Amino acid sequence: MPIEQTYLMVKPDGVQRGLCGEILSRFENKGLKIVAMKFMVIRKDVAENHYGEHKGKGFYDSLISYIISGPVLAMVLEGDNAVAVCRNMMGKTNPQDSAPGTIRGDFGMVTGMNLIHGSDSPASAAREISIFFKPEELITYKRTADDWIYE
Ligand code: D4T
Repeated sequence: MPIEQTYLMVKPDGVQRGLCGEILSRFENKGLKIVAMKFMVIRKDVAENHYGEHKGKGFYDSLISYIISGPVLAMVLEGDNAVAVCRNMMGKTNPQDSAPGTIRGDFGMVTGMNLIHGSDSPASAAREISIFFKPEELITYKRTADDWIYE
C-alpha cells in the first residue's frame, strides 16, 4: 500500500465541544504521522472552494455557515493508505449510521454536526491540502516510532 497524505479537519462543533485532543489522539494512537497542523477560522471564499462540489445542494448554505462559524483544527496526516484508514476511523457521514468506535459513531448525532472532515480520495487530499496549507508548511521528518509501527 502507498504512503499517502490526507487532509483532516476537526469541525467547529468538535472544537467547541473540546474534542480536538480526543480526536487527534485516535489518529496518533493508530500510527498516523502529523505532517502539518493549523488552528484557524476558515474564510467564506475558502470554504466555498473547499466544498465546491456541493454547490447547489439543499444543505450547501448551512454547510458553509457551519464550517465558518468558529475555529477548526486543520491537519495533514501521513501513513500507509492514510486516506482510507482515516475515513474508516471517522465513520459514515450521518453519525446515526456510523459504527460505534468511529469518531462520528462515538460523538455525533446529526449529519450537519458530524465533527470531522477527511479527504475521500488521494486526489481530493492533494486538492484540499493545497487549499489550506502552503508547501513549506508540510514538515518532512523521520519519526522513530515508525520503526515499530511498520514492518
Ligand atoms: P466531509 O466532506 O465533511 O468529510 O463529509 P463526507 O465526505 O463524509 O460527506 P459529504 O462530502 O457527502 O458531505 C459534506 C458535508 O456536508 C454535510 N452534509 C452532507 C449535510 O449537512 N447534509 C447532507 O445531507 C449531506 C449529504 C456533512 C458533510
